[in-house]
Amino acid sequence: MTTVDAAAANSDPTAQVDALVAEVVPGVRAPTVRRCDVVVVTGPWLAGVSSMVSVLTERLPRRLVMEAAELTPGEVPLAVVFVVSAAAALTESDCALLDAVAAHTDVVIGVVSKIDAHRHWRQMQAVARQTLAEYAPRYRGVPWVGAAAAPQRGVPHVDDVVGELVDQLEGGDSDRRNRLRSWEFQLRTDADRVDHDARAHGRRTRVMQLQEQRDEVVRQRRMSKSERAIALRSRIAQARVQLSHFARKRCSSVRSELAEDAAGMSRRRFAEFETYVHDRLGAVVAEVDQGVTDHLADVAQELGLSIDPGAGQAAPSPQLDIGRPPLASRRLETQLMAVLGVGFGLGVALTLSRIFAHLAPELAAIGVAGCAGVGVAATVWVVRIRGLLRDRVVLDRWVGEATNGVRLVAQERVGLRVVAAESALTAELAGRNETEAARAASRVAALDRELHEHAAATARAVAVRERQLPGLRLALAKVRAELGESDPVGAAVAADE
Ligand SMILES: Nc1nc2c(ncn2[C@@H]2O[C@H](COP(=O)(O)OP(=O)(O)O)[C@@H](O)[C@H]2O)c(=O)[nH]1
Ligand SMILES: [Mg+2]
Repeated sequence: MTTVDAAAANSDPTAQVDALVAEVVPGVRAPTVRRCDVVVVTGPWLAGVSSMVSVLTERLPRRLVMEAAELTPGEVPLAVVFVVSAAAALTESDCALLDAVAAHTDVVIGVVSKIDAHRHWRQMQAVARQTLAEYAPRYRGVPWVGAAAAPQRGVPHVDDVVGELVDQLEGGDSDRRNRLRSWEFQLRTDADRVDHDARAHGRRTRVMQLQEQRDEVVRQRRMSKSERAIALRSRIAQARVQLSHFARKRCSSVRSELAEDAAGMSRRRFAEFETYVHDRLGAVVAEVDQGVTDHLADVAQELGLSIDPGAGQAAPSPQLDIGRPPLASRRLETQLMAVLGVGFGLGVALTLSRIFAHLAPELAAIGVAGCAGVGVAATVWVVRIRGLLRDRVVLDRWVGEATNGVRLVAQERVGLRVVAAESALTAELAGRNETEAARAASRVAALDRELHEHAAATARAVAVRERQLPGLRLALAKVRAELGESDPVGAAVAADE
């Protein structure tokens, strides 16, 4: 520092205060506000602020007087005139208003206005003084005066305000006090911020939220995986039971229908019946196949999967080989039947001829011929009926065997298709599980990243606090001591140092 600078510093109270703080804690951030040569008037709504501004402007032509709102951000006044009405008691929110305007200004003058209209203004002033002092210790020394800037009658009375302002601004060490106050505010704000950052209340809530989200993602993932596997297993088992029951039922109902048909079949329609049986059994197999397709599609949909419901049907329907009814191979039996039939016919013919011989001997020749004819007819009839009945039995047996075969085929088909569907669904489920696992993992990773960032930020903030807070507190204690205020926290820190 040159001699000229040193001299300037000695004479400039602001520089003196800055040097004082720098001496206690070098490198601490100085207040950046711009001190304007302005007196600011503030106060609650309708307290008489505007009236006070206009009167003071007249009475103090060498000073700029304005309302707080007219200052631009970053500008701070030389002095603050706090106007409260004698008509209303001072409230805490009014005090907060003053606090905002006078954060960097130590020169504060309390004014109770409208004293011309309120005779008990002194009581209101005492109350205002007490309320403000209780609001913050710094306001304990604020001088209070009464004024009437716009009285209903007579001339304005603001002499005490003007006198107090002149005293404070010209007589005292207002520049020094204002700078100290500015420092006090700045140091307090910085200390609070550094401490607040390190305590990180907001961050702690967020970290808790993140941890809860993370746990939830992991839990959901585990649950949905096992739940889906269990659901798939049980639905497939159900499908297997239901579908083979369906196949069995279809076959047995077709079998009883066909048996009924066979029982009333005439020999002429045998060939037709054979084709009919083929068609019916083919239709049953197709029906069962369709049932399986539909059922498996339902299962897939229920599980939220999308296998091709026709999967497994791609295998062509099995060729039904139910053979033909063994109607032809009956030579021996026919021979036997012919012999028996002939015997029976002969018996009938002989019996009839005996009867006719007794009844009308003269018609013996015709009787013999007739009896022979009846005997032959009886023989033919017996042989035919016996043949038809036997064929029906054969047909019925054939139908039974054919439906049995078809039942086995249908059941086997159900089994194969369910197995195929199960493996397709399981594969798809595994794929889906994998996709979900990947998604969950990336979500968890993102949460972990954020958690890590928070942890790092908290650690940084704690380090900043450890580095900066003692110095800030020390400087604050010094500034407060200069302002004549006690500072328990700062004093303790200062004692420790
Ligand atoms: N009787 C009386 N009325 C006043 C006085 N000062 C202001 N008023 C009245 O109080 C009301 C509000 O005044 P104003 O200066 O606009 O207050 P502001 O809202 O705080 O700016 C107006 O009706 C003024 O006439 C005063 O000293 N005596
Ligand atoms: Mg106004």
